[in-house]
Amino acid sequence: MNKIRYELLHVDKYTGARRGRIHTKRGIIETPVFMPVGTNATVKGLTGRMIEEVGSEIILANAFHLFLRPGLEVLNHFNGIHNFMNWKKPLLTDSGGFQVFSLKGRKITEEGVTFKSPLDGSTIMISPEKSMEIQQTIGSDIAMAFDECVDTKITDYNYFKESVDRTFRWAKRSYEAHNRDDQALFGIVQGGLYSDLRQRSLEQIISIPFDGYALGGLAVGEPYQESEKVLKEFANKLPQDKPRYIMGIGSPTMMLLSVENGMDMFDCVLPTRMGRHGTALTWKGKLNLKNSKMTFDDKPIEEGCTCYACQNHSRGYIKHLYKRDELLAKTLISIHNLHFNISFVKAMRKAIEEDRFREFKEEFFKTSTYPLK
Ligand code: PRF
Ligand code: ZN
Repeated sequence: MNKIRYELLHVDKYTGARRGRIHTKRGIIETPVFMPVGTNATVKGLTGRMIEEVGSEIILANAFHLFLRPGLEVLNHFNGIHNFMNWKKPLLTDSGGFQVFSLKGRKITEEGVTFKSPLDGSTIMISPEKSMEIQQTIGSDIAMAFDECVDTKITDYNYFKESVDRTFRWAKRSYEAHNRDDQALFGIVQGGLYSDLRQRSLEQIISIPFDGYALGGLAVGEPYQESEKVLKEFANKLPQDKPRYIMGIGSPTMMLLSVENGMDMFDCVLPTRMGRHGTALTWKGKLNLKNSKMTFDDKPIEEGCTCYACQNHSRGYIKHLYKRDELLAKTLISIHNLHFNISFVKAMRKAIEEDRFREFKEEFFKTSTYPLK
């Protein structure tokens, strides 16, 4: 029984924003927290030391990708992902649901999802039981239930309803199949943008005593106002005494919206993906480092930033590296962007502690070019 424990430290006086702490056997996670994505047991372009130095308290990996490669035999041989990649802090795995559903040709049945292996074309099935086996072999500190995140092209109410009920049955099977008592398991609420189906899914999922709860099926292309509606109505209906995770968000705008409504955890490829595409995230807004204006710019990406990239290199140098397609450009910008996202959640924590989350949010939009919606 060495799972996680959530400690609620403070709720902002004027919003639903929560300041908390997740205790795990691999260390404490202060919340709200941003989790860098390390799909293939690597945060792209960063060494473990770099991942730590940007301030990461927990990272995310994907059961689906790791199951395909390197596969369970290798993960077993190395005694789990922490040992394999030499990462000693907490790690969360996504169940594979979301990743499988974006494959073309995948088929959903009551048993699970079948798809053609992108490696050799053979037919593979991931079921709730299989997902638990994979995540338990990976040995993540937090595993996710196997859910269905409905394709954004589907708008049919009846399909969503069936999918919500199937996600409930899969959640129960995930819970039953899960037996690692040093690994926490979170449930995932679905229901798309239908208020009654969200409510239905929420009641179903919280009826199972998971160690934490996630909102899935958001940030899949819907307008801001739609995600806002779901968050406003449902975030605070998730249990008070467990961590609350919104999957796949990480822009400042969406983190502010999520935290304001009482969410604690997020993950997103945005900082690293943007880094690889030559765009930096700063407190003032996005900065395109490929721009010819950078050529003679001897300032760091962001003045006052304490990250390795800003402490050591100029925009002009990074622009040069990027234009020459040098690996280091992507590493440096990714370092800065992760440092930015993590500084951002740290600033939110402080604002919550001081009951000025709303002022923090207003000030941020006044002094930056990030979209309000
Ligand atoms: N389910 C799972 N993983 C996810 C999502 C989901 O709905 C999303 C949606 N934003 C991102 N990652 N299992
Ligand atoms: Zn920096």
